[in-house]
Amino acid sequence: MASTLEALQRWVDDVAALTRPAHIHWCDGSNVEYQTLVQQMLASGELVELNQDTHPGCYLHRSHPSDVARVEHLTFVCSRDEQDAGPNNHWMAPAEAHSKMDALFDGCMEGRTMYVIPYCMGPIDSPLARCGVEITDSPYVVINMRKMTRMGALAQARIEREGTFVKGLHSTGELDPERRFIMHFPEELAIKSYGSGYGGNALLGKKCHALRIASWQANQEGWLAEHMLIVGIENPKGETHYIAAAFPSACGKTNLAMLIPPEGYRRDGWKVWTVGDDICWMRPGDDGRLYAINPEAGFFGVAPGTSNDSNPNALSTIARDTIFTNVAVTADNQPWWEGLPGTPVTDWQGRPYDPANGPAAHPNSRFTVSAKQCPTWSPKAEDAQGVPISAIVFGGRRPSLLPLVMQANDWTHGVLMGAAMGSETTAAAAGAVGVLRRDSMAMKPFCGYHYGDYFSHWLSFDRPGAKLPKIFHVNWFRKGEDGKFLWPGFGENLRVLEWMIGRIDGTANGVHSPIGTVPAKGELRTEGLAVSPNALTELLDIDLAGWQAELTAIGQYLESFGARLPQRLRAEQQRVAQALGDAAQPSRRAVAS
Ligand code: SAT
Ligand code: MN
Repeated sequence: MASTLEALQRWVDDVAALTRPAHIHWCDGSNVEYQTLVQQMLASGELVELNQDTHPGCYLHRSHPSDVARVEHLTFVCSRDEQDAGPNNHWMAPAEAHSKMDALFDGCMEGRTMYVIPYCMGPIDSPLARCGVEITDSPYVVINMRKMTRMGALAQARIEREGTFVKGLHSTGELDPERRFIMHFPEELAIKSYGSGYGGNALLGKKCHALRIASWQANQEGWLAEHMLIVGIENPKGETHYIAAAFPSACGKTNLAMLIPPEGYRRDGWKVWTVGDDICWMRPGDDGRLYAINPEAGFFGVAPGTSNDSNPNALSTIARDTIFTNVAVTADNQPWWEGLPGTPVTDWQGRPYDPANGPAAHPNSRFTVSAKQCPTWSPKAEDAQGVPISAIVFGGRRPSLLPLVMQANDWTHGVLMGAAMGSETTAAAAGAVGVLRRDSMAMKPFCGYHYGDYFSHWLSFDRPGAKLPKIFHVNWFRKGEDGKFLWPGFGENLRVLEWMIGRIDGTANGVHSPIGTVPAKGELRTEGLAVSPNALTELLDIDLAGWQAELTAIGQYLESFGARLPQRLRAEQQRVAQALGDAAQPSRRAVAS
């Protein structure tokens, strides 16, 4: 017997009886175990050694070319009641989904090793942390889970103490896109994933557990599981504000979480602390504030575009002990992607590089690395109680209309801003890139239940005694008429965060508008910033007619959630639409009053 917890042992026995592996390995999370797996994978070709002089402990994995991103159309929430999954999820009846999946899992591990991975999402001693066990036949999953979670003996001990855990069953299967499904059973705290070895489809602690299952639990238990980075901004007085920010996949969460202050700010003593780059679990503390932990222990970051200019912290984080997936390689065997100096000789599929075949690194190529290697890793990231959140930021890729920054009037307005979020699609999910879609709170692919109920849950945090974070919306991706970005982004984003902190501390006045408060002229610090005054004006400009059309579109989007849409949110959308109408036609307001 490998576990003293009967429920765990029985489940592992049942899975083994179904999948019929040749061996069962209970992962202890040790370095010896990690190194042994790496050696086995080097021998089998699943890993390729990179230049050990420039990149010690770094390896490359090439996934199957048809298995390079999350597959939202094959991802299901199998709640007992179809209504609970909502129009934002694909749904299948649990019994049907189980029998479909069990038929795929039947005998699928024959001749192979089945790995049992106990893991903890969050600091191992944190009351906010939750545990799970992933069973997989993929050693790639094991070595990634070791970097991304607190995995092994300590997690197993906590599971055996607590008696509850999320059950995740995964097999790489035949990698046949026709036989690929990612199923969630929220009422059973269970996940079954078959036919993909890629990131969010296979590392079940990440999106499947820490967002889809956790968001369901959070709704029932009064907390929030969000697709947000967490960053600490320390001002020259030594005060640190923690900010949680939601952006869709591949929109710069890792870069914002590791931001390097512009030169002048650095001189003045500003510092940035990384707490998390993808997922945030928050719950109200005794003082009414929201406290957040990062449930992850590592980064699964997008490689292309990561460079010394854009994110030197990430670059130094991944200089050693990193697993690269689907990047290109240089002549001297260093990992390479678009945005780095040097030249690729081998592309992400292992072919000689030929520009006719497209980019050398896959646009969704990734690095997996322990967060402890990040130079700005916050000591508070390991704090069992989490960090208090001062601001929540929503944002997406919007080439037009959305200003650089705006602040919500209050919590309800902020929830509307989050619900209305839209973004151009990216390579992080299979499908067309660059199409505008609504992605409320950046949770469209990850909210494990009905979006209408989710909006109600968000609104419910506004209650007596609550000291809620201020809510903002940002857009780093606005383009000018020439099609170029108006805002330089990256480190310069600190200027926007400084304005937010000024609003929180009461030192920035801002200008009120129907869509929220924007910086007053001169309030954004611009010394050393290479942005023309015209571009700045355009970035903060509010196009009333454009916004009226946007509010109509937001109203239609909200209606799509039917009877479960909270009335308070609909009323808030109508209030903003009315305010825009009044501002566009001041005479009408005069007549009415
Ligand atoms: O594939 S993951 O979901 O882990 C990465 C992402 O799309 O955010
Ligand atoms: Mn993500």
